[in-house]
Amino acid sequence: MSIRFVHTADLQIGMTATGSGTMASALRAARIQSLARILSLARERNADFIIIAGDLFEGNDVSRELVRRTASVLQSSSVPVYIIAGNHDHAGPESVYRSNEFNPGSHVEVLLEHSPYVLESLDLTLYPSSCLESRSEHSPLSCIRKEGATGFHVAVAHGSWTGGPRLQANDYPLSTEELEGLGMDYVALGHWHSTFPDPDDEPTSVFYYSGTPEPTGFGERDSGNVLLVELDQGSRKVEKIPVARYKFLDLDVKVNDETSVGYLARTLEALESPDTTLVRIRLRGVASLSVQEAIYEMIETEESRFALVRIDDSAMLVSPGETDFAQFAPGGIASVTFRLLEQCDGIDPRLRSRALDLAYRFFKA
Ligand SMILES: [Mn+2]
Repeated sequence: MSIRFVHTADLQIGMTATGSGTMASALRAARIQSLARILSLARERNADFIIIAGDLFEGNDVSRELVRRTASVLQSSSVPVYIIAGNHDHAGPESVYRSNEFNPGSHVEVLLEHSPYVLESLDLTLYPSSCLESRSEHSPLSCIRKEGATGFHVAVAHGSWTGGPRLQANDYPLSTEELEGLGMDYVALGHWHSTFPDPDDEPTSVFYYSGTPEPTGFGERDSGNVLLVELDQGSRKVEKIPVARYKFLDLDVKVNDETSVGYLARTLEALESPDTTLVRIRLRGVASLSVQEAIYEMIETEESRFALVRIDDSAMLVSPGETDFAQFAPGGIASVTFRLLEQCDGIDPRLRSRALDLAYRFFKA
């Protein structure tokens, strides 16, 4: 006998996405739409059930209307769903899961108690560890004890793996030793927004973060996936399936001369699905004033094809080149101003760069 399930987490329905400007409302809608998409995927792939490993909601205070809508999406599922509370939607007295508006139907179980949940028809025991508050220094795995030697055993927890980059001590830490010591067939984790480890690179891991199915912002290494897990007697197969609607992409561009403009233009041109791609262009290096201007003009013409374009030029400095000077009369006020700013010692290079940029715009206008 084998079992198959979809593992997801961190949908964070109700996230405001206010940092994404004009895209905010589309990004908000995409989060609840991703839930509907996951339910369909589970049906198509003949999953026995779905696990949501915490943070289905952005918080316990999300609007009651949104709670009702989310519950009605879950109601439509033809596949059973098992949910634990994460740190955002924790299981405290004010938990969104205890509200009157959350009525997803009897095929959806929110496992707020720290006690094993047996699914006899699948010969499976789930070990849920819902977060009881938003922060804790205790491991979410400490409440889990395997019961019985036969059948399938799957733990579901929400926290931060301690083998990763430095983290806060009160972020529900969980270690490899604990994870491996549980004796589970699989540990479904939530909290990290990127899939980890990648099942293609590490097919034998006993624990995985599914990551969020819909990216929440720039800088996420591998978000936008769900995991399809298949357990057979003694074997485990984990497949990563991309499900995101939107993509957040970082483009790092070193600027030096006119060729940088062409390079960036070609890079933007080559991107697939620009209407659902949010791009952050990070410029670095030293550019002449005219190259900087050409870059901004080029981005401006490309911008409308994309869902969003954001420019981060905090690591780029401008310094006038010969072509910049050639635009102005030699010895005229513009040239003199540039040269004075250039020769000014003991000034922060960023400040000088900003002053040159302002002076250039002023004299060009
Ligand atoms: Mn979380």
